[in-house]
Amino acid sequence: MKIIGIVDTTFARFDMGSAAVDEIKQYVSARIIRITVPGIKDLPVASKKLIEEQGCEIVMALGMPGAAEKDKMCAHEASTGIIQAQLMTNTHIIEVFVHEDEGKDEKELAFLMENRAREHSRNVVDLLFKPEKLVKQAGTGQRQGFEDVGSLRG
Ligand code: RDL
Ligand code: RDL
Repeated sequence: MKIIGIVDTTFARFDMGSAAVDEIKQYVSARIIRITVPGIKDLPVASKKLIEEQGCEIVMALGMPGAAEKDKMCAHEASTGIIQAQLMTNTHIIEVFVHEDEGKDEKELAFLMENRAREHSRNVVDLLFKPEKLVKQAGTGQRQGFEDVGSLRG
């Protein structure tokens, strides 16, 4: 059975990990290993450990960068680390970040955090089980969370 890793953070203000687990379970039977770390800068090594020590074939790294300038810097550093962990392990780590200032209020932020987690979960399922489904969506302007923007007309 394929193993999917889920890492999320205690810093985030919505339980994105649970949304991801719930979504994946609706589509496939895979073994899911979930861990939670304090914040986004802890996601790269946690993801790498899930791959190297627990045999995960793909990992989702979910987190919420705060709204302050230092948080955006932190998010950039975390992203760089996540990319490095992917290259070191030759394994996808799907980064699911929702910046705290992406939502206009708490309700919209919660909506976005849940929806982006769920939509990227479907990407994870497709990458692992049905990569040809993503090829069919090439160039279609997919977005995770809010509305898709669509292909260019012209
Ligand atoms: O390794 C412990 C912490 O440094 C780590 O958990 C950081 O990711 C925590 N953190 C910050 O220090 C920060 O300035 C976070 C943010 N901002 C942030 O915006 N989002 C986080 N963590 O998830
Ligand atoms: O690993 C999953 C995603 O994090 C990854 O696919 C990102 O490249 C998605 N993405 C963003 O998160 C973003 O803020 C993209 C953009 N912006 C962008 O401008 N163009 C993209 N992806 O192709």
